[in-house]
Amino acid sequence: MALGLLGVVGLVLAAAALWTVVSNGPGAAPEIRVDRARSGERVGTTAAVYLDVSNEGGGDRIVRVTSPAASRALVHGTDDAGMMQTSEGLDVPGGSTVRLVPGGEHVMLEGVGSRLEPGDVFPVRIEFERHAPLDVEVRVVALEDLAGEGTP
Ligand SMILES: [Cu+2]
Repeated sequence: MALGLLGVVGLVLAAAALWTVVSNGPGAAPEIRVDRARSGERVGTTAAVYLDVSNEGGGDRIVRVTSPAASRALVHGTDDAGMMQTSEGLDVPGGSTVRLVPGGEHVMLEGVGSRLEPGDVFPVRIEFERHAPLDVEVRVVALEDLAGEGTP
């Protein structure tokens, strides 16, 4: 059976369309990247971490964050009244970038032992429901420089 050029082009397009569905669908493996990991200076014994989490694969979820710089790390949201709320985790849908920014979701570090001066770098491990854990370098930024970011 000869397909002819149009038939071959059609098959290639169909395969590409199927691949797009499969690579972003719920069954596809998550492909996660973390960028722009940054933290404010320590306030009391806490510090907030902000980052961009991009997922070009199937849907996933952040289930746990740990850091040797802190005794505990929690995912926090911010409600309409500006109060922080602890979340069970954070969804990272397929084909999306989730941005943790001042005034929105963030990772709250508690029991931070060292001062965290602007320019300091410390590691954070992010654990996902499906994706392998990612170790991320977090850069400390002066609080006044973070304040200008606001919610996009
Ligand atoms: Cu918080």
